[in-house]
Amino acid sequence: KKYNVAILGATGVVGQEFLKLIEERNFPYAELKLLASERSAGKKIEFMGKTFVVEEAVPDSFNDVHIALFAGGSASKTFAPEAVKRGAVVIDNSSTFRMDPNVPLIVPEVNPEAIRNHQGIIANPNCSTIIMVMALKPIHDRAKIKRVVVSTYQAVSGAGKEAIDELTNQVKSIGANRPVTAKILPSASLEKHYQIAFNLIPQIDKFLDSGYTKEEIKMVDETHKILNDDSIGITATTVRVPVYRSHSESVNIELEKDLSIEETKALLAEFPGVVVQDDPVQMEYPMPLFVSDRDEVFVGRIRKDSSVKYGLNMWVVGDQIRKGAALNALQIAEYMIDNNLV
Ligand code: 11C
Repeated sequence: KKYNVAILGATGVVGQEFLKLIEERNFPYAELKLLASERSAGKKIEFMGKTFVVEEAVPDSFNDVHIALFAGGSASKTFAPEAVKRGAVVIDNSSTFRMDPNVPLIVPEVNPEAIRNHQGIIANPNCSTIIMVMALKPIHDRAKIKRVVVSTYQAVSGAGKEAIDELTNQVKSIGANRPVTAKILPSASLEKHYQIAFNLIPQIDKFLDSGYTKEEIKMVDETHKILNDDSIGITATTVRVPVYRSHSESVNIELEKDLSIEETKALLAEFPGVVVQDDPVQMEYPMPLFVSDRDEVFVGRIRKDSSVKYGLNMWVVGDQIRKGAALNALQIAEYMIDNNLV
């Protein structure tokens, strides 16, 4: 069986990755509709030997669509209910519906069973959350995690195409001794911007009154929902780094029970979608440059944290455009197809 698929936000970084993965995974589509805002409407995209013209998204764009893949952003709020009304299943990469109790928040390797409760919309978690929970899940199931302290090193592509261009242009300017301009990071919508080239910015998204950023709170709330366990203490510091692609995370965990390093490695290695890359003798550990364009989440630097009774440290790296966004969403769609849920 084949499905009519629409991609909302087809011209952005995640939208383009959807196309790449649909081809790579031989996703069973019948009709494919590429949708975007008015600004991108009319653009031509070559895909699998055909020319597609990007259409402006309107509510009726979702007539006869079985699966609607939403790349993210504010358009989701308007169009998700419209698509559902017209009978589509929406897999939404924006943060709009993630914490809605009627919307499953899914990482297929971690909590696929929750998909069955959907009412038309299924939310794709934030990229940093997806990458972290892939490494937490097998450990939590075996030794129950009490507390997580995570610091992220997030690539500029998480903030979209303009942020990628900004890093390139800044590096070029510095190389040519020209003045550096910053207009996008930490976030285009904010009033102040900082250079990312040869710098780090400890702010991703807006600040909340608590002093945390929204990105940091997403990692806390979404992890609780996906692991279906609010008892885990989680605290996050999220940082933008001058890397093009793939987010890295330093994850410190406190457990209820002892778990040896060997067992931790075995649990992670057996977990689908995780690769253990950890050999200090050979200087083997995950790095964003080499994890980019890979489907799996890579874990290394696994070691005991002896400052607490049962503690572990690990270094987790994942391509946040793939597993952190487009791939995870497509895996949700594939799971639904395989289980007759579409
Ligand atoms: C970043 N994690 O790297 C963000 C982008 O809630 O889907 C994704 C925001 C989200 O900037």
